[in-house]
Amino acid sequence: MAAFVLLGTNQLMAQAAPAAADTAAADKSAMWTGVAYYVLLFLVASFCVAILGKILRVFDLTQKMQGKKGINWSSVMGVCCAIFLVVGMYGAYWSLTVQGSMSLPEAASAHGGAIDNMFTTTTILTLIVFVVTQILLFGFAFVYRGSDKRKAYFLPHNNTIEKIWTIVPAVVLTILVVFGFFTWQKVENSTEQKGDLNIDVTGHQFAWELRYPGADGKLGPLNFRLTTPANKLGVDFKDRSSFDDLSADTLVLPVHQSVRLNIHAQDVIHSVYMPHFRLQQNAVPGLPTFFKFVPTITTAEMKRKTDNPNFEYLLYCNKICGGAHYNMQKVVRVVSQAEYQEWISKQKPYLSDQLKKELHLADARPAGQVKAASNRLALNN
Ligand SMILES: [Cu+2]
Repeated sequence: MAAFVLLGTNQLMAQAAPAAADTAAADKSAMWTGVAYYVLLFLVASFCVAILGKILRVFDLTQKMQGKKGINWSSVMGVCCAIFLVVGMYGAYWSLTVQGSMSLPEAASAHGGAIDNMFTTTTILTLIVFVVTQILLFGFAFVYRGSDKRKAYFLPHNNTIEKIWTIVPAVVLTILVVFGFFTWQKVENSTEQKGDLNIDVTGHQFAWELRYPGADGKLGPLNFRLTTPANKLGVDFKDRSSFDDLSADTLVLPVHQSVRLNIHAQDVIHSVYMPHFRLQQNAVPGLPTFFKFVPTITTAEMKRKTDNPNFEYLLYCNKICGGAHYNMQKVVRVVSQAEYQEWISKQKPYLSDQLKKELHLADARPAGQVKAASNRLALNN
């Protein structure tokens, strides 16, 4: 099983490598060396355990032949359980403190607090259950380990105990689920409202494309059949709201502004993941999805808060979508309204010169303006 998993992972890595023949061959031999190494390591470990078992067995038998008691396996198992409890609890504590402190900084979106509350509540509740049940489980195995001095009490069935351990978890889980359901409903409500800033986020292997609305505040519609090298997203220019759309390289968001992401995918399923904003939404080919949120902390503020001058928010892909999935990310920058206005005024139109040629557009002004201009000409004549 281990060899199988390793083989799979290695092959996945090999896919991402450049296609040059010699590199591929070298990768392949490296992959097999890797697999052989782990298979061998596994066999050696199994062999050592088997030898140790045999030695103990021989020792046990010689003790018995000499009329001695032999190894008390019940005590060995009991002590192993006690050691496991102490080491395991320390491991859990270490993980919680050391790795727990590597978790994300303060939520940078209006809804983020609600998600964090839910996460903290669930963690505290499960932590209590975890500590109590582990102590009971391994503690009992140690304290009441097999002994000649006492006899185990036979308890075939007890309705009261059954009721307690069915009803208590059911009630706690129901509370958690209902609490989660309402939070989810609030967070996932992405109905469009006046004043929302709609931004197109399109995933493809292996990058995100961004499109901002122009002065009209509206994004032109998409149609995948219209996709060409110059019209990467398949924007439909029959609709006049498409003409002033802008393409951008960085996801710049004005702080305290309601942002509505229009999420698309062009090949396989990707997933828009912005952990600092506690936001994740799948990007599904043929099915536009949306996520509405309000960023509350600017990048500059977060740099101060995290004491990290290089801090940047990031947009990741959270669906394993192929060989270069790991590198599918974009910088997200939260700025003041004034900074946003300045930035957006510098963005290039989606309708590039190349695309204008392709669409045989002599004049790329919105249809209305072109018409007005020709009308004026007609009047002058
Ligand atoms: Cu992806």
